[in-house]
Amino acid sequence: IGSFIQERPVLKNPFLEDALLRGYLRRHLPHEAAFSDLCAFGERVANEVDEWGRECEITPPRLVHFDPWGRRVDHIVTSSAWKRMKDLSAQEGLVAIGYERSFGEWSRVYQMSKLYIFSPSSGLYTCPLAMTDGAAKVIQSIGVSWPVDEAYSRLTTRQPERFWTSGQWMTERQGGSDVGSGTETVAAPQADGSYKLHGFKWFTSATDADMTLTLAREQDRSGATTPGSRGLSLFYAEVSRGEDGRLKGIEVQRLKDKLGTRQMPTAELLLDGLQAHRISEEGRGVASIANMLTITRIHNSISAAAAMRRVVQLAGDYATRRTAFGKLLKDHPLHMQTLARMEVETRGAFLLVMDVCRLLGREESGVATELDAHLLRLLTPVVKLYTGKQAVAVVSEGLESFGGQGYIEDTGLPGLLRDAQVLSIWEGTTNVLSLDVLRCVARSSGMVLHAFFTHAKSLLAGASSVSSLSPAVTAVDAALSELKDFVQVAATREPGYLELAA
Ligand code: MFK
Ligand code: FAD
Repeated sequence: IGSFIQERPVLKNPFLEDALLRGYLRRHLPHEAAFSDLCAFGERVANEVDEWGRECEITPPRLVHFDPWGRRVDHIVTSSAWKRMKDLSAQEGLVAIGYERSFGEWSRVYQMSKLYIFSPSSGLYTCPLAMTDGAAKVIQSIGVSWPVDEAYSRLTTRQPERFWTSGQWMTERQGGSDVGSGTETVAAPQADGSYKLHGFKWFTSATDADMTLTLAREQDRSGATTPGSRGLSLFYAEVSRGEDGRLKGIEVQRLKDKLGTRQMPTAELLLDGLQAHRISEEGRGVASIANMLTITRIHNSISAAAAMRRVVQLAGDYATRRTAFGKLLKDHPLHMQTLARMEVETRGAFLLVMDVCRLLGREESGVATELDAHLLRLLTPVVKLYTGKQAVAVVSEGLESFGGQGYIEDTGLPGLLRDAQVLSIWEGTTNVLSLDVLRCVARSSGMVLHAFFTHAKSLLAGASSVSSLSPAVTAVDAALSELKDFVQVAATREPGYLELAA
């Protein structure tokens, strides 16, 4: 068979390898402490954590319904690497950083930079972290008091033995996008002020979580509920086991057999009297969980940009090791053009998502202007829907740049593509997020669009010497002058006018 063995692509420190990330941080967050932490973490990711991520992929979770003596246990068995990811996440402050706010308005940028270098090696542990961050955000926004104060401190701790992750149980069989109509789960009030939940959650990810936020319809004394979105409230529940070893109030129906995200358990859950506490006002469930959606959609966008960056880094490295037609791939202009196109997509995605993280940090630090707030609302669905699609295209192209090896399972490359495919589906599909854009345009009487074009104008002004941008400047000026009339008209109309106009 000959003696030739192809050198493999090597994962190097993803922080040191990423000139754009370092340049962005040097400009906005020039703190030695942040740089040295990111550098050390990047080293750990390349030399230690990436192996764990691989172990999560090849040792997927499994469900043990019964113990050897026939007792129902519903035990989700996960790999030791998956458990190590939980401890690492606490130690590295992957959620905590966003709440400690050591770097003020730049804390979210710092946190997301860490997640960005972690994500493709994390064995999808970024999924529970996204939901954990989202749950902490919801609790913070409604007030950190009983019954969720202990949970908040556990979600945001750096101590591995105290750290909790959260689920986000929204989707039911009838409605994942349309949870308002599709949610059948009911909440029966108890004498002590708590509730018992009865229903069936069709998709619940990282189901080994310690707690969850979920939606249900509160029953009145006669057992009746209010239909639609206005009947939904937000509930907090802990996932625990009784002395008999059984999950309290939950049965795990089965684990999903998925295209990707196989490292992580995604289960169907029967809620059979799960004890819960209502944490939103009655009927304000969707509006209250919207804070969680904002956070998880930003995490999703970070994962998308990170997947692109990882495949571009590996493809670039491989191009220095693989020879075809007498020269290295890096010396073939056509191959390099392909990599350059992937690089441009990746840079665009990175800058857009980091800008949204910047806005989130400003809002949370109380320094956001009205324009910032409008931009954050508008750009969150936009960046999620756009990067979700981009990731599939770029990662697919990236696989091709390894030739046949890109299709070979134990290179670890196919998993990147499988995991990218979900990014446009969960946390709101592309069309549902497009409608969310229209929703926020309508609710703000067009002000979010005005903010967007004002922001675009200021960005373009900073690059006024670039002559190829002058058509964009003209277009933005035209949009702003049209919007002026539009916003004035919309402000005088009934709510819903813009939805009809759109
Ligand atoms: C690796 C990293 C990845 C992350 C991990 C992912 C793990 C997987 C987890 C999941 O997939 S969890 C399930 C995620 N599910 C979704 O994202 C649901 C998608 N569907 C939507 O987003 C629908 O648009 C929505 C359910 C919100 C529609 O519900 P409604 O009730 O028909 O909406 P409506 O009546 O327009 O709005 C109700 C309220 O919510 C309004 O507030 P007000 O009553 O105060 O006016 C809206 O303004 C507010 N709202 C809705 N969307 C919002 C929002 N507020 C802020 N931001 C939003 N995006
Ligand atoms: P549907 O809502 O039935 O959508 C089907 C199609 O119709 C989509 O293309 C959608 O874009 C389109 N569509 C729907 N409404 C409109 C409209 N008004 N206009 C135009 N097009 C429309 N959910 C959770 O709650 N928690 C979890 O932890 C979780 N984990 C998941 C893990 C995985 C691996 C996957 C794949 C899903 C997970 N989900 C989870 C579910 C996920 O959030 C939903 O699948 C998603 O929101 C879509 O809902 P649906 O499946 O009901 O699709």
